[in-house]
Amino acid sequence: MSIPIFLLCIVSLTGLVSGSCLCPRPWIHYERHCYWFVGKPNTFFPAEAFCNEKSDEFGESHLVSIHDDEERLFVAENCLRLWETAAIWIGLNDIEEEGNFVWTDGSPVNFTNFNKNEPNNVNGVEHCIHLVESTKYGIWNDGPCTTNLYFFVCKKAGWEWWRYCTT
Ligand SMILES: *[C@@H]1O[C@H](CO)[C@@H](O)[C@H](O)[C@H]1NC(C)=O
Ligand SMILES: [Ca+2]
Ligand SMILES: [Ca+2]
Repeated sequence: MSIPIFLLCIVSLTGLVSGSCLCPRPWIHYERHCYWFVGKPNTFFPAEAFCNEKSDEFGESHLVSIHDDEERLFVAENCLRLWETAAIWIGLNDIEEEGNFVWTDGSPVNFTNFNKNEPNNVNGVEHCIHLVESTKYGIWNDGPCTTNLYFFVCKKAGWEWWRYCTT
C-alpha cells in the first residue's frame, strides 16, 4: 500500500526478466505457477507436508498437480535434467475413497497419464500416484503411499505481478 505502483512495476519487470520475482529460488517458474524440485526420497505424506510448509502469501503449496501434456513434460524434463530420473510423487491419490482420485491441491482431475493397466490398486493398498522409474516421460502408477523411494515436486501459485501493473 505504501509502495508506489511504478516501483512495484519496475521490481516486477526486473523479476520477469530474472525469474526471481515470480518465483523466488529454489522455485522454478512455469506458466502461472512455481515448482520446487525436491531431490530427497520420501513417502507420500511427509512429501506433501514438506510442500505445505512452503505455502506463502501468494498461495498454498502442495505436491504437484498436472493438468495437460505440456505441464507433464515440463515436470518430467526438469526431473531428468536434475536427477536423470523422473520417479517422483505427484499429488494425485485415492486415499479417501477407492477409485476416486483427487489432487492434494484440490484442483480438478482433468488430465491423467496412467501406464497400461494402471491404476490397479494391488493388494488393495495402492492409493498414491508416482511417476514410474523405467519410462522417461512421466507415466503414472498407483503405489503404496508408504514407499520411501521417490523424490517429489511441490507446486504453488506464482506472484501475479500483472495484477499490480495493469492499471
Ligand atoms: C484443468 O484444470 C486446471 C486447473 O484448475 C485448469 O487451469 C485448466 O484450464 C483445466 N483444463 C481443462 C482442459 O479444462
Ligand atoms: Ca487405490
Ligand atoms: Ca499400481
